[in-house]
Amino acid sequence: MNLTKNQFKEDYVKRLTLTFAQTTTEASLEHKYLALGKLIRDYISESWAETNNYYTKKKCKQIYYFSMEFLLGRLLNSYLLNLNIRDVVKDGLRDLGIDLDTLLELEPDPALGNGGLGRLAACFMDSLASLGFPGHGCGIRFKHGLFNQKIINGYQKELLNNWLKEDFLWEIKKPEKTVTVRFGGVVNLVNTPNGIEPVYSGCEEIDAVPYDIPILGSNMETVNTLRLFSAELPEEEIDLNGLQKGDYQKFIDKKFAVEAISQILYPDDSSFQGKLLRLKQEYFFVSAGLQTILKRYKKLKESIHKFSDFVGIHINDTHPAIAVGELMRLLLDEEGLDWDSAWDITVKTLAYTNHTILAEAMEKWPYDMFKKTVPRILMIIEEIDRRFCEEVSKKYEEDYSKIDSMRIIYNGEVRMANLAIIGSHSINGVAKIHTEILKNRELHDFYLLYPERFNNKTNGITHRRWLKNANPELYKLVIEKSGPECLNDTNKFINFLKYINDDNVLQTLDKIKFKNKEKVVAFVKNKYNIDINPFSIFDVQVKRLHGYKRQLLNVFNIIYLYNQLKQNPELDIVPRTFFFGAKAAPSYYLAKNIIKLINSVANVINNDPDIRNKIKVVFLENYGVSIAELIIPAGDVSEQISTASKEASGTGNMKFMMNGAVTLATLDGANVEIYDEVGDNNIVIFGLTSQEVMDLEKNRTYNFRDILNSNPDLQKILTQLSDGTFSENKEEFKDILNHIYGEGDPYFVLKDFSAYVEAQNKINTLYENRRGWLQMCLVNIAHSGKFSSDNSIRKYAEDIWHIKEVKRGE
Ligand code: 26M
Repeated sequence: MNLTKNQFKEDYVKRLTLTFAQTTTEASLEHKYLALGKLIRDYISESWAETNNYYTKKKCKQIYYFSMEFLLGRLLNSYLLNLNIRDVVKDGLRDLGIDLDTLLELEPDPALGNGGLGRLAACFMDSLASLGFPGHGCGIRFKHGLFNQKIINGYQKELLNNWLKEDFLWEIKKPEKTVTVRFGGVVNLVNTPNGIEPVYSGCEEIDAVPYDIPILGSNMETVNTLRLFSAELPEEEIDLNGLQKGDYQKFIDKKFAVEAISQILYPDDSSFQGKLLRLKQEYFFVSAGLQTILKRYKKLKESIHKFSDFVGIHINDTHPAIAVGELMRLLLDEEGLDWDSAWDITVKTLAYTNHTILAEAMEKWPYDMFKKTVPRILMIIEEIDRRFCEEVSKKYEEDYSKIDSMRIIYNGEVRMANLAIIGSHSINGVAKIHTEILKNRELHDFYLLYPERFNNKTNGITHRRWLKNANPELYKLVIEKSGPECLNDTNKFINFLKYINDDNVLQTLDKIKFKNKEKVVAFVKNKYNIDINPFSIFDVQVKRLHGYKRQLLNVFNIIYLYNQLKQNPELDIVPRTFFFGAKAAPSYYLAKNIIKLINSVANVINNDPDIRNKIKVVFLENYGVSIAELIIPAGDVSEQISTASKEASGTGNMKFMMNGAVTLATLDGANVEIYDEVGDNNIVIFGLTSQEVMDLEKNRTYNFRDILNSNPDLQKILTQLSDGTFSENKEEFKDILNHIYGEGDPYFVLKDFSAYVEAQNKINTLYENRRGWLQMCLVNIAHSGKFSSDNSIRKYAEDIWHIKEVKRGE
């Protein structure tokens, strides 16, 4: 937008005075922040209304991205950047004696997601709007997001996240758009003059109240909508008059039970637990979202048979897969369509992304729970299942194993991935290797049945948040050197390669990284009173804590280094700081035990005078989007060391690459594609390949003892986990020891250990050649444009959604 500094100052002072009846000198920091937020909100509002009217007027096909999670991060700075008024605002505020960066820190970081899946949804929202695609989000307005993590004596403690404590500036409640979601009860199919109709009795009706958040594109015209639903008791039931004594308690219980649905995000992203409340959450937002979409569709006055020409619905993992049943219900029961027409529309409308092959993460609902909670949906799914089995048996005759592997209801469970696949016209994995594994192994039978439905869409990240916002100086350099064509097409970052031998540019890269590292040094000193050396290699592993992500492998190498330095304190090594940031699911004992180990090792190493500050270990508490924005621009080494075949894609790998870090990785997920881009000389690869891992798993031939017996370094490390080296309590690390000795090292930590140590040595050698290292950083940055979510979204738009960019005014 066009805004002069003086206009901004005038608007701002007026906003502050009108809202808080104070002048800029009297106002508190909080009020200064709120006034700025409210003003920016005003700036956005007009385009928001215009975008919606335009979509409706032009009857554009619109996409709805259904996701249980949207991990947005703070929004104010993104809005300023996308409005292209950040500099004006910063200067204007400075004139008024106010520091913009201080105000930005006051914004709560809404943590409505666990990790990669939720953050991907947020990057996709940003790219959709920035490219001008009509695409919106639909999810749950959790009152409490992912827990806040505190580390106390080395242990993770979970604190309730309360991001709504202060009003959230960016949401607008739309009570008039409330829809009703029905649960439970009994459904009977009754013959009526209009055909067979379901008659419900004894169900529970819940209000889904929408809250809208504007998703502002960087194209300065598109403002899409993220609609999050909150569960409330319907108004009629809140009439307290006339309640008898006992009724009052019942009322309170009921209100509590209803509101529970949108109370809290489940803090687990790797294991399915089959909790009733989770099923309710899933049906709640899916039903609310679909009803809303149908209502909007009616306003277009188009035939219901053309629904999929105007609407696309994307299901982000299986969490919203119940949409298959709910859309069928709406088309059959509410719209009165016949089965075949409804099914045709449903499949054409829905598309599904798979984010994991971990068996323990697959959603399978107990049949009885499903039936009690959403009886009509179960009826419909049973009919889908029956017809599917019929279709398959025609094709494969009596091959029951095929039918068993693919049908939806099996063994007393409702398998949500199978439902999603059968009910969608497109099924995609999130990196090339992941999609290949789906096609050739995990979903092979489905692939044979529906080969045309399967496709790959490699994940991406928005460079607007992860470069422009998080590392503005580097962004400026890339744009200045690679040309303005980069602004709209990150693939042009590749022009940056021209400077591979330009010492000025290499020096500037070095300086920018150093400044970013100094910020982290100050943060760590201030928060943990740990001194770290900004000249040391910043080696960073930040992601959820999980066995397969192998933070344990990283720690084992640190212990190994420590042992070496203890034996030989004169040893000349490149100083290193190892950073970890990771939340563990509260019930995941192994993961919590690894957090304790990292902190215990940190405590010993950081305080051992023999080590002479050559290595330091820092655990960054409460890792989330805001901490990521601080640490990723400062990273030298990006740790992407999952057991090959287990990490569907990873997206942190892309963020580090874009910020000029060198990746240390297994050939897993999108690491493979990063490797293909930058080539062997600009990445350090080690360890088992995914084929090797899958073979070992299949043959069951891996025996960790074979490795252990021949590796005294590893023997020593494992001994140290129970001999008091890192904890007085010799039982302290029993979950980790059991993971190795009891479960047999399922993620091949020991197997990959020596290859990892060697790879780490290679990093040292590479880092010591300063110029060579900076050249590697430059190559990584230049190739990172390929991994912009703009590219991913363009492909979704073309191959799956069949939508075009919308230019208003055309
Ligand atoms: C399921 C049931 C009950 C409670 C929670 C869940 C659940 C929540 C989140 C399961 C999985 C969840 O997220 C999985 C996830 O984040 N997967 C990651 O997705 C990224 C984006 O595609 C990939 O980059 C990562 O490799 C993949 O692990």
